[in-house]
Amino acid sequence: MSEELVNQTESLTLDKQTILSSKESFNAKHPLNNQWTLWYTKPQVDKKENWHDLLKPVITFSSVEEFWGIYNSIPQANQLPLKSDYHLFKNGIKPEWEDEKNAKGGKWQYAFTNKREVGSIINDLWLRGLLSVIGETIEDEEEEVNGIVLNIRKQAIRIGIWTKSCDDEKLKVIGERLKKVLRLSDEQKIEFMSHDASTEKNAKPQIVL
Ligand code: MGP
Repeated sequence: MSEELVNQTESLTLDKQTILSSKESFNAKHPLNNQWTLWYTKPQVDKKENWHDLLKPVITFSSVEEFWGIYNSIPQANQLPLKSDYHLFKNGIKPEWEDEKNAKGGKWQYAFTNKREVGSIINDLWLRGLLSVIGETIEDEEEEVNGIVLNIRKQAIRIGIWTKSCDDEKLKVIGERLKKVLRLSDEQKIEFMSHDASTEKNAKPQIVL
């Protein structure tokens, strides 16, 4: 992603000019291209709780103002407990392999394994990820990205972008942009794996960037 695209993503803030200068539409909301739903997976405390019991939708929004209102009132990435997840998905798509919009796709993922190092930057990186998804700068006009996921684990904090398909060409563009959004160096590799493959043991990523 070019620096320009990064700036576009970062400028997805409230348009204060509307409030200050418009007599009529000072309360205008700035719509996003899509409606988005934030989901949360709470950590399992009892082995009887399965994946579906632990995953719940939190809130749906469709404007920049609503996004910031929600973002500012939920725990930051570095405040989440171990084994929890945030998922932000286009409204109507469940953050599960089984959802028909995810079933033929997969995810680009990076695992930040140095927890001490990532602790101080994860909030910023997760916010950049969220903005790139809702602002749709993570892709061109492909509608390939279904959502973004944050996993808090003992070994690593992971950020993943879930896609609709496993189309090599489209994926590479998204992968390259994700590396920029997460401020990764050339040596820090992200991996793409289809959901089909990820349910197999010792599966290898299909693409590494
Ligand atoms: P995970 O949280 O994606 O991986 O999946 P992690 O953190 O490496 O897990 P762990 O095995 O190291 O703890 C953890 C488990 O959650 C999976 O093995 C599945 O049982 C369940 N799970 C995760 N996802 C994304 C799904 C899903 O989309 N559908 C269903 N049915 N179960 C899922």
